[in-house]
Amino acid sequence: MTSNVTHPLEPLTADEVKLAVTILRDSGKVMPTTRFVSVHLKEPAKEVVHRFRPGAPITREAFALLFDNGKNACYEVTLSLAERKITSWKHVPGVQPTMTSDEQVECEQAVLGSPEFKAALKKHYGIEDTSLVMVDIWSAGNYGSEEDRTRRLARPLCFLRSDPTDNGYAKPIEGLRPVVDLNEMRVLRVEEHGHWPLPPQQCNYAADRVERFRGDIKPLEINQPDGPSFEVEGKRVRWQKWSFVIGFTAREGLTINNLCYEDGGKERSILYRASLSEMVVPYGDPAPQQARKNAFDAGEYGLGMCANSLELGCDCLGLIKYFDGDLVTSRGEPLTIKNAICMHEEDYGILWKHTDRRLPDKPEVRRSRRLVISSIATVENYEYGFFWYLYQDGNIQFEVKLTGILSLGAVKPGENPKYGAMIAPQLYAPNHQHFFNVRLDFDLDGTANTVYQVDLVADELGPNNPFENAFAARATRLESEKPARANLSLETGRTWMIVNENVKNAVGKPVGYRFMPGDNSVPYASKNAWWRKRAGFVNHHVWVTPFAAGEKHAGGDYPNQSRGGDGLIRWTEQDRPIENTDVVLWYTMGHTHIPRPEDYPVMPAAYIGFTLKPAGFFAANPANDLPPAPKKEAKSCCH
Ligand SMILES: [Cu+2]
Repeated sequence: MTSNVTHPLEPLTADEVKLAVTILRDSGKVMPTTRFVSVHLKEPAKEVVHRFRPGAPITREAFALLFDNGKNACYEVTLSLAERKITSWKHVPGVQPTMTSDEQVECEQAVLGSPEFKAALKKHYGIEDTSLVMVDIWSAGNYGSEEDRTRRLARPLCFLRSDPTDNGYAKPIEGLRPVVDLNEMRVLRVEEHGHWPLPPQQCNYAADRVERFRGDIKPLEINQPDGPSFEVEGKRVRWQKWSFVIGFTAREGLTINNLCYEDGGKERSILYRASLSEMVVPYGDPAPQQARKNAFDAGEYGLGMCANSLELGCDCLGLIKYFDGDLVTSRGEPLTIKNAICMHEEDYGILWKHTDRRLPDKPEVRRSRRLVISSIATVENYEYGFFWYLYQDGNIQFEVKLTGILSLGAVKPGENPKYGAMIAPQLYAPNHQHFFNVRLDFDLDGTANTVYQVDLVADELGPNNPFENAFAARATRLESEKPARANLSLETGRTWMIVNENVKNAVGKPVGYRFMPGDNSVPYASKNAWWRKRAGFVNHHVWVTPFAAGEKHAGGDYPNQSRGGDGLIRWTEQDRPIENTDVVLWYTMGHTHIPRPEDYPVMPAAYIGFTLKPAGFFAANPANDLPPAPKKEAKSCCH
């Protein structure tokens, strides 16, 4: 089979996924009990991608993650699609890969069909009809027990709808926690933590259930009469001076590859690969029915697997280009998430402006346009929107939009929860945090890059600082992994510079990009909390490692039920050199969520992210060549 992709980093097409499954099945090594956790592109070596020129033949390889429920065994398999053969088959003992979407559905059915669960429901709530009960899978974690080590587990949360389209999260079945063996797909036991009456009120957000809409919104239309300013070939995109390749995996969801900016006729590389590497959402309530809630949304649930099809649920304005996500069901059937990725242009206000006082009739102003590439994952109750923004001045921004439904719990009448906030009568939302780790594989004008930590420091008082006003940036060259681990510092306005010391800019300095963090948090759980052992990447905000193809996930390859200690905390113990080499910067950002009644029944989006700004990468403002917007007769509404 010859691939019809146009770039070696394009994700596997639906046909390629199918071929990989066929090769695996034909090998005779796939059992009826085997699940296909994921099948995705085995990325070629960087040198191969660097050497690639458009039109040259592309050799495609695939990576498959398999899990045999019968043997509780995980396999990593690589395949040559051109030669139609398996090139390596490795058993990885003692690990649990990501739970598949199929397991979410099957787990719900297993709980609803369980006599023990039915009996507990009847005993506590007098419910006999389970048709309105919702069962969200929730990962089981690892708390050191034999069972956590030896079984594939889930520890679902259950809720009750009042009718088939009701928001069931309003009525948590607080005291009952089924524990499910996902290999046997059966309820091992139902843990009973006590009895909490169901909160009394319904609360809905669906359009057909909201009683009255506000009536004062006039239409706002975005018109692009000549079409969008981007060009697309396969998954390759060119937008003004930017170019990149869109990637998509079951675990990470959207990735941005080979991101370049054309400068003076030259294609200059900035990022080789940018991805959301892992997430964790720890809850801060020690109550036994709440304490084990912590979701690694990438490694345990799969952000690509949980990606929305934006065919129906997209609210972007203007001309939109969609990209499908080609995945596989756990039984090896092709699974195409139609319109998993959305791309469009947005007007973003003023990019720059100046009016020369002496030339008052010649104000110069340019509007900012940004390219938005986004994907949204629904992980049971919560939504995460992942948005990459490219700007005309060379800025790159990443933003996560957190929305969806809070994870809620029931309280008894009159109870006032210490570790959360009351949201509605007898309904509360526990305090929690959302940590995101983003992996940024820089290739600034080549692979040999160096990272500096930059702190702003006031000069000491004395004869050299007679006006007591002096301050300067102090740049610390990061030589190896251990000293590169760092947290943000408000006192020193800490940023990071990624530079290529081998390429000098117009003023003789190394070309560079500045990493500008945004909002952030530190974890409040102890370092000994089980979830934190598994999420070592929350120990620091910034980490720098030398590029290693196998290091993609900040919490390690298998965070699900792991005993911890893997990923960034383990790799960086090697203290490998990171100077003038291929470097990866990892950024952990935390959003601390003290819930509000206004987050209910559905939560207005909260935002967290960071920006990369060229800092000496270009000789001057690269957006100086923007043409003024065509003059239009000003429309004024307020006479
Ligand atoms: Cu939250």
